[in-house]
Amino acid sequence: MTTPTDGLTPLAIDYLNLDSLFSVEELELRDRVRAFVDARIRPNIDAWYEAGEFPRSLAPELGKLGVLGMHLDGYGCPGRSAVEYGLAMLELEAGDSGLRTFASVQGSLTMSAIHKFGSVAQKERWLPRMAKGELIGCFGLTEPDAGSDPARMQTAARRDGDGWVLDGTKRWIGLASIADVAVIWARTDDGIRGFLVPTSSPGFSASDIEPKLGMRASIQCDVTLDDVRLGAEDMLPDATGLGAALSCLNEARYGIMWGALGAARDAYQSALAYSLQRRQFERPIASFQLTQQKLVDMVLEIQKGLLVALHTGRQKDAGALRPEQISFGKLNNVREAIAICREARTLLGANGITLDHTPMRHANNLEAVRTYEGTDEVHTLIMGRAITDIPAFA
Ligand code: TGC
Repeated sequence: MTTPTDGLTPLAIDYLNLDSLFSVEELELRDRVRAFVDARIRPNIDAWYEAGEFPRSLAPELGKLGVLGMHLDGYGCPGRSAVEYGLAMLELEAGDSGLRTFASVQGSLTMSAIHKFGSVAQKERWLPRMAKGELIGCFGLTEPDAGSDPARMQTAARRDGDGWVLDGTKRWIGLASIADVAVIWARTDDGIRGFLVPTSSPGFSASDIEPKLGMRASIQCDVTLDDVRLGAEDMLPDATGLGAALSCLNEARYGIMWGALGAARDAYQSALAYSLQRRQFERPIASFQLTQQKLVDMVLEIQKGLLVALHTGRQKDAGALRPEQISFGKLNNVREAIAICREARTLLGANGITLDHTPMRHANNLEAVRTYEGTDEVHTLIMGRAITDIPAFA
């Protein structure tokens, strides 16, 4: 598969010259991740997607690229800015949402939880090897009957001498069947707490959820915890209450607002390149007004979405970002990205139904992306509460 920018004009690639808003270091990082995606993901993604496979061997390659836990400091983590982290997520998701999901689950959810709430010993044990992709982590919050409302989780941890015993089930847990460690959120007599569960622990099991119609080059699992025994040292000492878990979601939601634009950009560029060479009625279909309107609408939303993501990232780097503001970008950018990918597919006609073209794969992936880390409805109501001061969740 060729890079979709081949032969496109500068305005077709970056209409408002938004590149001028990034530093040289940011653009270098972006180009390095883009080159990795071109070399390693584009030639293989169709086969992985069709096989429903995420190759574990990609993990150390992503570690070497420096995109695992990339916005965390110390403990072998790259310590890059929020904007650099966002740009990397955008480029990974231009390859496939499954690839970005791997980086999000590993870095934004699991490593973030350990980094924010773990003891020094826990950080030293897990983070350096997770940053290298040698060890894989997963984040167990969602349950079969507790999705948008995680406060209703049933998984419980009870005291057993100095240690703990965990029982419960989790669902839609990314990477669990290939993970070495799981961050498990459970209710205790002291409220919701987080635990680090080595997946080799007796009583821990994970099975892949399949078949899936989207996010196929990615792993999501059912997890069962059946009398899993942990030591006192396996609790995350500083994670008290559901807010701790939700604060990790902020990191992933932030990355998604950038990532979705990568899928949208790739779909748009594929459709543009196709419509310039595809001839009907003795003309390239790009010469038809209806085609140009579709392409222009895509450019408008991609560029606006990028401005939202960049402003949000600069706020995050300044330490001035509120969780409700992340909802703006997650809701808007994923919603627009799906619309762009679906519209791009229409320009590809019947050929767009095949895996030879990217837009429909991206659109199918984004169905999962719009659902996890807070559905459209949840983010709408978070914003609704922020502007009315009235919660409307129930
Ligand atoms: P409430 O129960 O009232 O609040 C609990 C505490 O949490 C605080 N809080 C936050 N803190 C930091 N960041 C946020 N975004 C926060 N949102 C809430 C809140 O202040 C409170 O703190 P405290 O000290 O007062 O106890 O909950 P709420 O009314 O604030 O929120 C309700 C709602 C619906 C917004 C929240 O429950 C929510 O965001 N629900 C959606 C959950 C969600 O996104 N689930 C998807 C999880 S994705 C996943 O598990 C893995 S997907 C990736 C993969 O593994 O593949």
